[in-house]
Amino acid sequence: SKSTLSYASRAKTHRSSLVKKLFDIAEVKKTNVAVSADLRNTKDLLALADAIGPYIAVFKTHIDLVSDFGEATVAGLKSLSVKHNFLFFEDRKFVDIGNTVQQQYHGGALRISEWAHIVNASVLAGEGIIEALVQTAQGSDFQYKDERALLILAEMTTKGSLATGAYTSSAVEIAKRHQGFVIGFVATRSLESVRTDIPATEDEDFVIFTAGVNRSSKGDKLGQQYQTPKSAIERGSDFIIAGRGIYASEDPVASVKLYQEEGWQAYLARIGS
Ligand code: 5IU
Repeated sequence: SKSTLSYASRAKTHRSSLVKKLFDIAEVKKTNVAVSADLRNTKDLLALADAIGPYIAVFKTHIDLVSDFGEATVAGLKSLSVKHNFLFFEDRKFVDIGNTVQQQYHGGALRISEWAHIVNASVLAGEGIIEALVQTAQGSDFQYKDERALLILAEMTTKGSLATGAYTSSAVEIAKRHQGFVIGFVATRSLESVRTDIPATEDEDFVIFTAGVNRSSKGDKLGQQYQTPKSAIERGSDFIIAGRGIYASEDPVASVKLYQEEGWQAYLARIGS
């Protein structure tokens, strides 16, 4: 795998212009933190993005949690992503039939394709869901070509997750067939095996995002399981996703800086510099 190479060197050879941008952001800002901003109104969401924007590479949303979602949400988020240089990842976890996910992605109440650089999908319904999303994102009337990407859910962090073994291997196989729009995975516990499945050929360089990252907690009462930023990066993760560990802490700015520092040091150690 390419996990021992720097973001800068991977940016040089990567086929996806969005991944190049993502790696550039990581290098320029010295951060591999993706904050999971699971907030419930536009004001709080924008305030968090503005406060921690300088320290993150990616701002991950569950936009359907935002009770007053509208034009002001989208406009506010877009201007903050320019101001602070980060990308949006809408954690929508598409899982339906192709015809439905195309409409959930493009248009609808949330207009996800208009603002989310990265989205994710489960392959529970089979490869067709990925083909459907590729078709929309590469359609001739799609305005954001080359600025949009998809992560496949290879694993989940929750206790008893069924996304393991053959399911995870199939997710990797499907991703290999759709490189370009598919840029990588959300993966967690057996990152090593996901990495092993991915040959380090010149044109294959998947990006791995890891949820369930928290510096001070082992989990929650609903089955969430955490590891530290250091452990995730050591195991091959490229971007660490942290939610409550940052936004629910007493001082989110102080907190995000700790995640940034720990994640970046672990990355430097991994690439041997
Ligand atoms: N998330 C997970 N685990 C997963 C996937 C996504 O926790 O396997 I895929 C999301 C859910 C939540 C965030 O939005 O990442 C984690 O939030 P906390 O850091 O607050 O647990």
